[in-house]
Amino acid sequence: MFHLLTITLALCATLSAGAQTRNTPMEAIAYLTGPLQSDNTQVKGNVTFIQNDCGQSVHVRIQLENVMEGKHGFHIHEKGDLSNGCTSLGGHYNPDKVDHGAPHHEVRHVGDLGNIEVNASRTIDITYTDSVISLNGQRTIIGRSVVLHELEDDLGLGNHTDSKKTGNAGGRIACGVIGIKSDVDEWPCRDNGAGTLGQSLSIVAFVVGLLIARGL
Ligand SMILES: [Cu+2]
Ligand SMILES: [Zn+2]
Repeated sequence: MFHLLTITLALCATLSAGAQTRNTPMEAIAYLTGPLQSDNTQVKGNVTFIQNDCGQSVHVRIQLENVMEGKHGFHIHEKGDLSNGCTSLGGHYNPDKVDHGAPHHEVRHVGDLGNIEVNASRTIDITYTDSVISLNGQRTIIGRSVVLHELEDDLGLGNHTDSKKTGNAGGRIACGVIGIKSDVDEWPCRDNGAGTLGQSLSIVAFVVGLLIARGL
């Protein structure tokens, strides 16, 4: 019985320690700029990503200025290579090799974040949440990029041949590489679920302990 108590206490300690390491949200940022537009202005601003815990949704805050009024495709692209401006950032981030879609579609690229709609003020400051992108694990978007397009993303529903690939959203009017913003030395669960593995092992240890205690 004493063994059982010891093991239970150890289990509680392990679980609470696991929870404590995740108090600091993971935060990333992309500073966006683009080529000069027809009116001599440049789109610029920040896109900030906040994820409060491993495996949770990501809050995306988009703050931009000088964007032409209307809807614009908005995606995570696969590369972080700005050596040739926005054009060297590759295609939509699509590790599953599936068709392009809308953020709420079951079939979509990981990078498909739909459209943003900008009014006559030509500035935007919106926040929304996406449950497919992640700041940690093997599919982290850190080191990849954000691209804002000239045209509306048809969300894979158009007749154009590019509809199922890119949403036919036209040229790239602004882009930036996603980097770390959090002031933390180590991000939890960067190795995808190490915390969960630790918890699973604790539970296994607990069950084994229980069986041994019963046998004694
Ligand atoms: Cu794009
Ligand atoms: Zn896409």
